[in-house]
Amino acid sequence: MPSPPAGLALRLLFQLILLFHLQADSANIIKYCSDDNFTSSNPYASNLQVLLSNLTASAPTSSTLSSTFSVGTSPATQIFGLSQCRPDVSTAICADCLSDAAATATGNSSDGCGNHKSATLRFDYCLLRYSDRLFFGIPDETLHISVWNLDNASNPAVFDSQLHSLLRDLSPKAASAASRFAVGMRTPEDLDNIYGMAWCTPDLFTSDCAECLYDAAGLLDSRRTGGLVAFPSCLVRFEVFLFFSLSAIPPPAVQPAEAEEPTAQSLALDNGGENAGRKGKNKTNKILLLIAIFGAVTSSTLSAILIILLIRSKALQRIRTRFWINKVDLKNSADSLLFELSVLRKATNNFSEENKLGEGGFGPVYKGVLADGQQVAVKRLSGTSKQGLAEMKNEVLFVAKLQHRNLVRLLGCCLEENEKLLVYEYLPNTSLDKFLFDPARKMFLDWETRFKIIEGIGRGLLYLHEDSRLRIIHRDLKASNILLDANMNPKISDFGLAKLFPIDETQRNASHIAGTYGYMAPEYALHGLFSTKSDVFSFGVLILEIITGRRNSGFQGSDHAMNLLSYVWQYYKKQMAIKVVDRSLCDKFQSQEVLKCLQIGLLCVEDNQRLRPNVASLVVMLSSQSVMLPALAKPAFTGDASICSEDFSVASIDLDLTKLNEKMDGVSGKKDDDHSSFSRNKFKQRFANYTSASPSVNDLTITEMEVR
Ligand code: ACK
Repeated sequence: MPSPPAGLALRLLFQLILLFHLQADSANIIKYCSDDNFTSSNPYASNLQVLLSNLTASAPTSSTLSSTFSVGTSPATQIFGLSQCRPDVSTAICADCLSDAAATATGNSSDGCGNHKSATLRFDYCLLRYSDRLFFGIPDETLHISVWNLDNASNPAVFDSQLHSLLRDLSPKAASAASRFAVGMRTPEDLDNIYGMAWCTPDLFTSDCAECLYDAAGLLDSRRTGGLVAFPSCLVRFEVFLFFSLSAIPPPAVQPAEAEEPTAQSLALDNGGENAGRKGKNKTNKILLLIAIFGAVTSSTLSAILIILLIRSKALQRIRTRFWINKVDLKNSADSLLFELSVLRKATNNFSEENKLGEGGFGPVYKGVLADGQQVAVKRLSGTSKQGLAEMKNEVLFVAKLQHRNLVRLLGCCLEENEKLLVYEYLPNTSLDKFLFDPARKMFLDWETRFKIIEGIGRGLLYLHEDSRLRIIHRDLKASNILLDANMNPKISDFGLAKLFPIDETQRNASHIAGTYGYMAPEYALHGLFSTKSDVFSFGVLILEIITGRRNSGFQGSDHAMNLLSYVWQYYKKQMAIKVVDRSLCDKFQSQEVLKCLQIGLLCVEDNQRLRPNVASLVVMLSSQSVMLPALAKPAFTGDASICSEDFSVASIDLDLTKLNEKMDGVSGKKDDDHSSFSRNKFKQRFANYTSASPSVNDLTITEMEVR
């Protein structure tokens, strides 16, 4: 080991050599142009110029060397773009690379895309993408390029295992880094050092980035001494020489001296400068070989170079499982469902504020990463439960066995030192309301995604109501209880909490008023009666929210509509229902499908619960093209709805609060006692929430279950 000053000098020298490589080596490694063109007189052409100048100017000065922009407002002229530089290059190299990419993209050479509406150009040090379609956040593995060194590794078995151990370390690091980039090295005994890089585009969610990197790593030829696999969305590369700048590695914190297998990054910090100096100089021929291959590849006249269509085949899955840690299947043994408190403390950084995802009805939720890299969400339940460990274990086992792709999976629990913790799979895109009601993020919800979400919720609900071992009534279905996975698949959350935690007296009272204003069926809001049909009502409100992009609670609409249901109903009656569709969809949807969903949503919120379809019929209606939908009668809370009640002598509910109050004065105190869950004040309070613009409260989520 050289003394520190010598090591530093060697490292600086190597960075200089590397800088030279970085400037010299800026081959175009991937190019894709769409089929459709724009004409030079089209506003699209001028929008593209504005977009490119923004993209090339802003990425070099941003902290992650990346930027995203969109220009234009109408669907015909709108254009979306992304630029990104490799985080180990300088600002100047970044700026050069992006202006080359922009000039090449719009140029008419065989390397460029001319007047094509969409282009993806990946250079060695930067990436430029633009399209008339919104692609942010959508992982693109539709094409890839593989390049490899012709030399075979001298000890393929050891090399292969070291390489994949390195990439296994790098992928989660890159996926969770703001720059979506990680580099590192391995120093196998008697073999060349192995240097690796994992890099995703910045728009990808963590899990999409990790998945893209897994797929790319699975396609590498690990018998060779160097190679690269690039998709539009990510890239992995390895070499037996240092091909990235050491500046990409942050300074070491504490050396993990006793660690069994140091992480990729710590190894790079230990040995990077010295070994790089030893191995690097005689490897220039290899990089030239790669450049030569890139050159051969880029001269192709095909619109996409060396395209290998990536089919997500079983073979790929096999490769993935070979290279990556198998997830532990926790459901099979009761013991494995119990997590140690120390493990969860470590995973959540001792339940730190930074790890806090938010506050749910039962207490705070924290993000955690287990020792094997698995991401989890840990719900920390407030209050004390008298429930014993054995009972709790049984309950968790019971609920953990309820598995469906549209339900959030419970992985286990922990009951130690007065802590009550539930551990769930982590859903990277968090909840639907974070997208649906946010003007910027709702752009991620095109109609196909919204429809997929509606269908998925329907299937999850069907499982709860009819297909699982328990009949489960959720009672608090709402946008914030729908979590989204990396592919925007919906998962219903909080469906088993009541079963897991039989509540004490105070909470039992709370359970009777559980639910969220705006999603509650009238018979539940008025009489505390819940059934599968009250869940159907909440599903209907959700469907209408998904289509319109508006909240029911806190609704602020035009035309004197008092809530979302009356707003949609007014337009529906005038046969103008299409007007309520979320304007951010920019008319990019199939009207028939949207109208069908609107009608289904309105059916679900029928005032009379007998007229609401059950979930099984709803799932059929949603998936079928030709099914005849029943005619609509009277949605609840639309002003012209009448609520028939034997218990309350209220013939019709007018949503004017003064009248409501008057009517409530006619309700006898005895009725309140009979319906212990609903006091008169609560009744008034609830209707106040339907009519006033108060925001939704993230109330307790209580689920009722009965064994079939
Ligand atoms: O809407 P959010 O971002 O998503 O904020 C809430 C918060 O915790 C309190 O419920 C988030 N959350 C709950 N469960 C999970 C999970 N399994 N994965 C990711 N985020 C979750 C929820």
